[in-house]
Parts: sequence; C-alpha cells; structure tokens
Amino acid sequence: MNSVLLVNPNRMRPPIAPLALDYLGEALRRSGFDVDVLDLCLTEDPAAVIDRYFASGDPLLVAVTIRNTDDVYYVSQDFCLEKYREIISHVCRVSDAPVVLGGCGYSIFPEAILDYFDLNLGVWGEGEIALPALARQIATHGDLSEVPGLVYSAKRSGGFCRNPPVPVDLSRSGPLPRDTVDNERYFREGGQLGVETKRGCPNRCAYCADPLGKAGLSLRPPAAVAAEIAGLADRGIDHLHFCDSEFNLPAAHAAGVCSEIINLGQGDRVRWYAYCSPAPFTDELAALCATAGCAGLNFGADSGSDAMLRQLGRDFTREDLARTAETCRRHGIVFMYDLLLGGPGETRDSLKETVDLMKRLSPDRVGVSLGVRLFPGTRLGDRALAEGPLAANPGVRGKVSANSKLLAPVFYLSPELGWDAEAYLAGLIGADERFFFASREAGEANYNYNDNSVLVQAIKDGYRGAYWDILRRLKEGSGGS
Ligand code: B12
Repeated sequence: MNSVLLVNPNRMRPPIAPLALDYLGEALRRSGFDVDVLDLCLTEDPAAVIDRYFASGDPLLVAVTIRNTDDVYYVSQDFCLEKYREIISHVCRVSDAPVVLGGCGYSIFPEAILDYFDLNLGVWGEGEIALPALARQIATHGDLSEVPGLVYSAKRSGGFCRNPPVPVDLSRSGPLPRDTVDNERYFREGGQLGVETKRGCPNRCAYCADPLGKAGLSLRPPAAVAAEIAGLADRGIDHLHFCDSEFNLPAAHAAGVCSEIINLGQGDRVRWYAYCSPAPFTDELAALCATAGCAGLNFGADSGSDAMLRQLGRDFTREDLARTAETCRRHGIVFMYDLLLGGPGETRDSLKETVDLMKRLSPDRVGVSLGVRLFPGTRLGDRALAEGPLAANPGVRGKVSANSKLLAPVFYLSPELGWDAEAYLAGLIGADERFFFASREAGEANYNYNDNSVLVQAIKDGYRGAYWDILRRLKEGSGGS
C-alpha cells in the first residue's frame, strides 16, 4: 500500500516511450515510494493487463500520463481522450484507489479533462515535486492545498481549485537512470528514444500549446545530458530525439550539450535529432551539432511568407530560412522544414510564396500541415473563442459544436483559401517528393506518426531515427540508420 501505479494509456504506433514516467518513477522512488508501471502501449489487451494487476495490486494512487489529447493533425483528427476514457473507466471499476492525471496534453486543458473523465485530481505542469507530494498527502490524509500544481474539486464552489506550481530546477539534475519503462523495447519497436536537454520554451508563438504546460525555462547541466546519452548508448540505444521544444533556444546551452557529448566521446556512437528554431542557427552551432552526432534537424519554419510569420508570432524571416538552409548544407546536416499553413490571413498567394520558397531552398524534407489546431490559452485559440460560436466562424473546422473548451480536435483554416484549399496546395506541391503532404481527398499518403504502418514496418526491418528521416530514407532507398 506504499506503491504508486504509473499508467501510460498512449497506444499510438510506432510507440514513443513515455519519458515522463522515467522522471516520475525516479522522483517517487527517491521519496520512498514503490513504483508499479502499467504500460498499455506495450500490450495487446489493456483490460486484461489492468485486471491482472489489480487482482493482487493495491496502490495508494494511480497516476495516468496524458501526453496526447489528440494527434493535432487536421487530416485524421484522432481524439485520443475517447480511448483513454475506456481505460480509465476500467481502472475505476476494478479499484478504489484515487486516480490523478498529468502530462503535457493534460496540462493544456486541466479542468476540462477532469470533467471529461469525471475525475477530481490532476497536476498542471511538472510532476517530479507534485506527484510524490500528492502521494504523501494521500498516505497521511493530509492537506491537498499543499500539493504544487494540483487541480482538485473545490467543495464550496463545485468547480476546481488549482494550486500554484513549484518549478522543478533541472540545473542540478544528474543523468536519469532511465529504468522505469522498458526503453530497450521502445527502441526496438519505436526506432528512437527521447532525451530532454531542457524544459520550457521562451517563445510565445500564436498557436503553440507547448508553453501552456511548462512553467518556465529550466536547463539541464550539459554534462548530465551527455552522461545520460552515454548510458543509453551503452545499452545499445543509439538513436535519440531531443525532447526540447526548441533545441537551439538558448543557443549557448545547445552548444554546451554538443561540446559535452563530444568531450565524452559519444559523437561517433550516437545519432540524434532535434526540433530547432530557424534562428539563431550559426555556423559554430552547426559545426558542433555535426561533430556531436546530429543526424538531422527539424526546423519549425511554419511559413515562407514574412506576413504570415508575423501573424503566427514568429521572430524570424524568409531570409533567416535561406541562411539556415545554407548553414545546414555547408555542414552536411540533413534537415526538414515543418510548415504550418492556413492560419489567419493565409491566402492562395502566401501559400504559393511559401511553396516556391521551399522548392528554392530545397530542404531534405518539407513537412506540411494545413489547418492550425486551436488551443485555449494561445492567441489563436482565444481569438477564435472571442469571435463567438465556433460553428458560426467561417475559419473554424473540425469539432465546432459542444466544444467551447476546444478539447476535441478543432482547427483554423483561413476562409480566404476557398473551399478547395487542399487541392490548391496539392497542385502547388505537385509530384515533389521532398514534401510530406497528406490531404483528406488524396488517400493513402500518411505522414502522421499516429498509427503509421509504413514506419512500424520500416523499424521492424531495422530502420532507426526520427520518423521524417526514416520516411526520407525509405523513399531514397538509402538504408536503415
Ligand atoms: C519531442 C516530442 C515529440 C517526438 C518524441 C521523440 C521521443 N522519442 O520521445 C516525436 C517527434 C516523435 C513526437 C511525435 C508526436 N507528437 Co510530440 N512532442 C514532443 C515534445 C516537444 C516533447 C515531449 C516530451 O517528451 N517531453 C518531456 C517530458 C518529460 O515531459 P512531459 O511528458 O510533459 O512530462 C512532464 C509533465 O507533463 C508531468 N507529467 C507527465 N505525465 C504526468 C502524469 C502525472 C500523474 C503527473 C502528476 C505529472 C505528469 O511530469 C513530467 C516531468 O515533469 C512535446 C511538446 C512539449 N514541449 O512538451 C510534443 C507533443 C507532446 N507532441 C504532440 C503531438 C500531437 C505528437 C504526435 C501525435 C504528432 C503526430 N500527429 O504525429 C506524435 C505522437 C507520437 C506518439 N507515439 O505518442 C503534442 C500533443 C498535444 C496534444 N494536445 O495532444 C505536443 C504537446 C506538441 C504540441 N504542442 O502540440 N513528439
């Protein structure tokens, strides 16, 4: 009865290891709790696994990580919470233990998700301090107002209270042992493993939900990151994806991480990928990345139109995109530009400007998302809500009725693009294989990492790395890693 049960309900394929549970497991053990794990991603029959556990297990608390509420993909609009509801209801049927929710998906909609599951405990933001604190209060029938970031039922108002969070200071954290979840299996079946070098993002892009779930910017010591990477490589886990919102913000920290990887002799042992901001990306950083084992960078370019970049709250320009493309090429870094098209103000002309620029700059791959997911607490989401009923808003698509908290997938697609926006964009892209673009009309192409059978098969066949890069190598016939 001194154990906390950690549950991962995310069953997307290829499987991505729930890095959060490695952090939370470690924090709980350090606080004196035993840790059990039900990783429902790695099982055929979640209900049977839950039943088997609770036949003898009697945890103090069940902690469920909600990394994804949906797949944030206009073409599929897969609402994951519906599937998690079955899992959580099943747990509640077979156990009286309190259930607490948390995670980067959860933290975008803390109260709305508790309502949706009819639960009354959640943690907004980071869990390393909050989860052991909650377990302690539950064990001692203590005071919930002491638990940082806790969201819980307010007896008086009938709504929810949210306690202020206490930010986790990563600046003194050592390498994580990475032993709470089966990372070897995730590597075999998912082709890569995640590592955080920092937490939080200093940017406030108009659409982005990343800052909604993290209190501030916290940097890990570069030497600890390098030591964690070396430990994973010793276990044969040598293809990694950094789990930072933007690896190169701040650039000096990214340079520090690369230098420590090099100093520890890991640059030739591991291949890693990262999300990056298109600026700043200097020659010095590119050179360090290349020597430190960088296999590819995914830049959040968003648009090739300066007017649209301003609309989206980005702080770089088309010229920066050109400069960064040049820098990558000079240093032999494989790179992708990810586009987010269809935001407010997007026109057929700005789409053309963007596609033309991409064709000219010629990144190794161009990820194309048409339709911008609206999240509450972002400038775009709040603006759509302020404009009145979603169903009456010509720019809002997806779940437009009974969705005032924007919990179910709902997107902005500029009405100025006309009814055939997808076909128009498909026409601009043509047969150019550098572009990852799936439209709802044109069937089989799937660049979503949610239930992607092409990727699952490629990983079985030995491919490793970031999914966009595996898809690139499959097309180019250039091998597994
Ligand atoms: C890196 C990343 C990826 C990489 C992962 C690489 C890897 N090997 O790990 C790749 C590119 C593969 C990827 C893919 C996808 N991703 Co992604 N990804 C991220 C990113 C940047 C970091 C996630 C991460 O690991 N963070 C580090 C961990 C430690 O943080 P954490 O999970 O938040 O956990 C902390 C707290 O939340 C809390 N916590 C977590 N769980 C719990 C539970 C309890 C009970 C408590 C108390 C606390 C708690 O404590 C933890 C430690 O403090 C996030 C955005 C972000 N900055 O968070 C998006 C993000 C999670 N991804 C997202 C999406 C949509 C996807 C895809 C579905 C995209 C797609 N359609 O293909 C896929 C899904 C893949 C899958 N199988 O799950 C969305 C989810 C949004 C939503 N509303 O659901 C995010 C939030 C980005 C966004 N803003 O839209 N992703």
